[in-house]
Amino acid sequence: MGPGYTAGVSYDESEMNLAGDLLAGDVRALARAISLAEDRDPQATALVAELQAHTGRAHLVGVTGSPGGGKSTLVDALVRVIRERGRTVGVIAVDPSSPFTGGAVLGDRVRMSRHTLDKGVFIRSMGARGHLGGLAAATREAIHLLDASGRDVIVVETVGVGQSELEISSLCDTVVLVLMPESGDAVQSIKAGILEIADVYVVNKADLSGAEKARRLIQDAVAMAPKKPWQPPILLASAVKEEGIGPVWEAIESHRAFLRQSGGLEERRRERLKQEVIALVAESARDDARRAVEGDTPVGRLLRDNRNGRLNPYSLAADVRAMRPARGAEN
Ligand SMILES: Nc1nc2c(ncn2[C@@H]2O[C@H](COP(=O)(O)OP(=O)(O)O)[C@@H](O)[C@H]2O)c(=O)[nH]1
Ligand SMILES: [Mg+2]
Repeated sequence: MGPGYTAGVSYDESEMNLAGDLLAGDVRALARAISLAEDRDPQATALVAELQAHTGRAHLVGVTGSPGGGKSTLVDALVRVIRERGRTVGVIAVDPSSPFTGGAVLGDRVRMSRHTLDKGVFIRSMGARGHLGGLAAATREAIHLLDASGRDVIVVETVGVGQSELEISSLCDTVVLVLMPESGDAVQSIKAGILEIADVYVVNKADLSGAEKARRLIQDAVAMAPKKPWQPPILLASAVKEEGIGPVWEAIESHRAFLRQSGGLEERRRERLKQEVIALVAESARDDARRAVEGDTPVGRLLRDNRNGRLNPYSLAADVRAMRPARGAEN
């Protein structure tokens, strides 16, 4: 990343070795860096920019689906399988509905606690601290940080409903959709168009009745869609009983192999890069705009002094755009 982006941001004395420690795989440095990202500290952004050359190795796996479908439980079971295959893993559980609570959504931490002694597993929950855009940016940075720290696999768990800024298909190489055995969940997903983004379907809670029926519903819906070079498998699993988890991981790996062979991996990454550039520009524009309307600027003063509320937002926006504040400048 060019110096233009990081201008005005320097590391604190205490952050001097963060990049080096993180690259060496130090877990505390990783945790610290992700906290900075969550705080939307400019140092995290500068760090991620600096570490870009060390990213791009990890397999990014998104796990999405309705709340309560068993995503966290499935991820927990997958982590065990991934470790059995000798690979390291980082997990980010994104829950926009939960306010930030100091590093973890409690349920996730408790459930995944059996991995706490394993240095090959890093688990972090992230909640919405400010606006969704901040969470989306923090999630992207956390993925890059885990990648740079040398994790082989990065799993991102998100709730799959209408959070365009957290669009999992634009964050990950492989998207796993977790469905419940009630046919209502499958029907909802078909209607919402969520089925199309999945590379692997998992009908979870197959220990309950209705799983086979849900599988057929999805199969029929997939059969109606235009044929694609990758036929997404539809698997039954029970995350709590840890049944059918091995095949889920194998399907995820097959998809990755398919992407590599077909050139799809490059294509997804190119698309991801595009989306990320748009997001970065949009985020800095939003920060600049906020500084302009809240700071000691002509527009800011006009907004504060205005008594009758009759100002034109369009002309004010044009004024803000014309200001072009210097990158990294304080207000
Ligand atoms: N019967 C059954 N329950 C499950 C299974 N997987 C998860 N659950 C339960 O479903 C609930 C929600 O699970 P959770 O992993 O938190 O779902 P998430 O909201 O999608 O992350 C919990 O009570 C789990 O114990 C499963 O395979 N079978
Ligand atoms: Mg969960």
